[in-house]
Amino acid sequence: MKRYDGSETRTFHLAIRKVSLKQVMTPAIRMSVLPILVLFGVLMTGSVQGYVTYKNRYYNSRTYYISNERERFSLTNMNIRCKNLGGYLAKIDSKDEDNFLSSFVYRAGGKGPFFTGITDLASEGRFYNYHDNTPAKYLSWRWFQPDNWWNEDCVAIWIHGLNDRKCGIYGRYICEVPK
Ligand SMILES: [Ca+2]
Ligand SMILES: [Ca+2]
Repeated sequence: MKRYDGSETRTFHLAIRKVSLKQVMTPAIRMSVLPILVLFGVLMTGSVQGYVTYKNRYYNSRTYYISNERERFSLTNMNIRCKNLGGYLAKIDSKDEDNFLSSFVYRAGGKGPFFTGITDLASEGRFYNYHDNTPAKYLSWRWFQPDNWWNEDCVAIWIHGLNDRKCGIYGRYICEVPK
């Protein structure tokens, strides 16, 4: 009696595979799959893992990245992460940039706060950009902010304006890359 060694089954599966591939990948389908793959590739090159990315052509062609995960915020650590992307923790230099960033964080969705690189850590009430120590140019504070409530020294984008928050709380951060 012939012992079954499974070879027949393997051949059978291979044959099915060949036929089904041939049937599925007709030239017509290949022609329609290719553009989809190309399009997907283009979209993927525009995103960076871990961030919501937005290129703002209207504001000096800068690219902004909002981190996806809420983490304990640290000016030093998050600025290093931004440096690795080729930039720094976001500055806000004008009303235009402020409007843009506010709408960007809403579009990014999810929970904040959304930290910038603006801080008064070195001297209470004197707000400056962490990465280059220049004075903060444009500060659209929310009503009754900044209040330095229990010693808040890091600035986050909030609904209808900026708010000073405690530096070590959980939040997301915005990187700005000048390209
Ligand atoms: Ca403060
Ligand atoms: Ca505050």
